[in-house]
Amino acid sequence: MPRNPRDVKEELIQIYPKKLRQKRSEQIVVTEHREDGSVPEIKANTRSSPGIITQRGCTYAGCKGVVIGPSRDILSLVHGPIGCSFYAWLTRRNQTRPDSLEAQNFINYCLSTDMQEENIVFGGEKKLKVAVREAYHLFHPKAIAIFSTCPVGLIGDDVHAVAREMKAELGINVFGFSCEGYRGVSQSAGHHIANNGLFKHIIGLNETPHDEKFKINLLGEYNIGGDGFVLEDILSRCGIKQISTFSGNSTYETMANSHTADLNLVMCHRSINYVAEMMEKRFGIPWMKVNFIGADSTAKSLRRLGEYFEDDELKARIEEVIAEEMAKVEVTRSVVKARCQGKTAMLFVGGSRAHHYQMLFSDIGMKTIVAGYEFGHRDDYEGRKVLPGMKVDADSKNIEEIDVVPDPERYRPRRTPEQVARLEGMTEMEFQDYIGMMPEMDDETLVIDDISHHETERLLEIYKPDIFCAGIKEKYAVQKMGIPCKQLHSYDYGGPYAGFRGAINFYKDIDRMVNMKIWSFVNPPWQQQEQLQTEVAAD
Ligand code: CFM
Repeated sequence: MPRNPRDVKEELIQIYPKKLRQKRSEQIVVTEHREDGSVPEIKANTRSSPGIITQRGCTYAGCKGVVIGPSRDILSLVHGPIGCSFYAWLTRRNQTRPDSLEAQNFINYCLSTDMQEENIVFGGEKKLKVAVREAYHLFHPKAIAIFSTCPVGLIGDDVHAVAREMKAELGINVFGFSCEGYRGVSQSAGHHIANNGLFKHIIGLNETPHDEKFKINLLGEYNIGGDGFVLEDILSRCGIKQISTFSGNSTYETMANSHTADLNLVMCHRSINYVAEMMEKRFGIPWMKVNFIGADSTAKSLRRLGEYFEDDELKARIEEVIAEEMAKVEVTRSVVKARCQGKTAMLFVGGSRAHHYQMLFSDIGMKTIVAGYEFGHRDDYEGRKVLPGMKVDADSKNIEEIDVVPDPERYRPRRTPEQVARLEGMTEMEFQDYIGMMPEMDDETLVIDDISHHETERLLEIYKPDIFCAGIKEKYAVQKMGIPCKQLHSYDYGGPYAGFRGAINFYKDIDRMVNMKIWSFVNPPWQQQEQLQTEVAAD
């Protein structure tokens, strides 16, 4: 019998002390679609409570690891102790493909100032300058990005002043990020800080013109497991010029040149919506939310692109690509769907995938029974329409909001007001909008923000889903309970999962996992213990 989600919610939080129980009860909601089109309010993007095990990462992770790191020829230099610098290296599966063997690619390097106690006491700026010079002489990059870890903010090193000095001395672009781990409540703050840096120090610096008819940027696509490669292939077959990607498989120059595009497509709203907004204000480039996760979603997103450019030849080419790819998708989908139909999934990832991957599961007849983000904001759950009513708390105020005005020479609206009105009249063609996770979920489904490990274990015991999707920190704890865990951050060793080809890969991988007999043989030690105790008691 399916349990009433309200009872499950009570059961998850009953162990907590009163204050925490109250807080968690606002962060766990049961979905419903109300008559006025709204969904219930969820508390999100607030501090994790001490004592609970959260899935979240830090602000430095969001800035360096997520947004800037995937770009291959910006030299990333971590100012901090060597432990933080472990994450300066490829801990995320963002792939890149330099044009030649000689082309600059620093993704495999890990550069750190390796702060010691002495630097904490007397300051680390001198050491940072030495490190920037050394990095420059070793690699001759076009740009060096400096990332601050927690101690840097605590001792007050001014990375921005150092960056300015080094920029003048070396004649290359050097910029710093105040992305200390504690700067925000999660990695989400790091995304915002990185977006601000991209906008202030890179975007708009390269004026190379392009004569192609359909020019776009793809924002919030980080080429995990090669997703970005699949999308580049689809877009180029449709005849669309991708000026830049933020930031999977990207270079400094492509991002500097991104203001020459005529449309920004936003894949991951959470991590990059700030750049999309700022580019619209300064350069007049509209942005549109897309989703290339799931075969049907990919087709829908491509068609919207055709509508935006209002070009019949483009639309015809898009239809050809969709038809060709869908034929292949259907072959696998029908087989896998027959084997997976009716099975259940839970998704707890980041600030975007816990929504997008629900489409891939529904493609093969699987149902998402509980989902949540690690660090999404209310708009990622409820849709951007709630933004005007959202309170800005002290933690968010901590992060700079750049005041953007139209560029006196380069602001150029890409569509006339009439065109925008016509497009917005079409279904699902809104600009500057994201509908969020909850409106696309069934009623009476549990949505949980910043899930704790205790809640994870209880949910698994209560619902026994066929698959649980999360990250490496959760994976083996979940699997010891006899439930397969798919990593939706790194894709385990698999992928790509984006676009049509990616969907086929995903269907096959999920089929293998949920239909594998081995899970029914897992008998964890504590269950054996219980069994033993019962047997002893019976004697
Ligand atoms: Fe965006 Fe991402 Fe995600 Fe994200 Fe991330 Fe990631 Fe993620 Mo891991 S940018 S919010 S900070 S889609 S690294 S590629 S998988 S938590 S859901």
